[in-house]
Amino acid sequence: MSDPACKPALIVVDLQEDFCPPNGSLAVEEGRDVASVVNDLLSVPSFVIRVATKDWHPADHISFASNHAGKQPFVDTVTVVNPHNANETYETRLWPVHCVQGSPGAALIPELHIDKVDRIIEKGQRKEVEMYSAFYDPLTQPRVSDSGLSGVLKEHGVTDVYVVGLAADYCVQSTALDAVKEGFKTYIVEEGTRPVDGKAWADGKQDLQNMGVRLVSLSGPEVER
Ligand code: VGL
Ligand code: ZN
Repeated sequence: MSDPACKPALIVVDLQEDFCPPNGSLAVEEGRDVASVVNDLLSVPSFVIRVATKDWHPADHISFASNHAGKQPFVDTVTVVNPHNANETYETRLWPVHCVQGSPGAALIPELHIDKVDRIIEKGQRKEVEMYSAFYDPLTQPRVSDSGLSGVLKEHGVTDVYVVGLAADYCVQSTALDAVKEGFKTYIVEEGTRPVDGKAWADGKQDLQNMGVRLVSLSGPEVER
């Protein structure tokens, strides 16, 4: 970060009650524990912008298993269809009800130093589609939902994006992959995130790095796993 041309941004993904023990409906193991690392990063003066995202679903969101008769959270999937184009579809995992707009579970955890955050992005608001990424949903023909984050980062001249938060294997990963796609040099800080599924996260790290995401650790340089 000592290169004067480097303009890094920090994106803190979904550090919300529903993703944290003890009471979150979709609690990620040790999820709350990332707050101290995230807060340390929020204090790093080099960041030109610090963004926090909230998963922010309507009660009838497609990703809630309870909105599909006979479907089980964590186990079953459902087909998402582009509301503008029935030919574009994808399968998505179903979850317990979580981060319903305005509910206590959707609140950012109180440990997070929100006063250091410049902008909050609410994502997953369209009931018809899943949106793990802070940038946009996976549908492209045409795009259904775009948060405008890429434009915000580009307005600030951002070159590098550091991603932390929850969950590593879903929203953090999707955000990082879209940051690569948008042309940013992209990092995930490992101590600042935790996965839903530890084995899948460990197994997927090499693929993620092959796709251009740099997995970094606070204790050293890039880690090769
Ligand atoms: C997330 C599952 C469902 C996340 C959001 O923030 O990683 N995971 N919705
Ligand atoms: Zn969600």
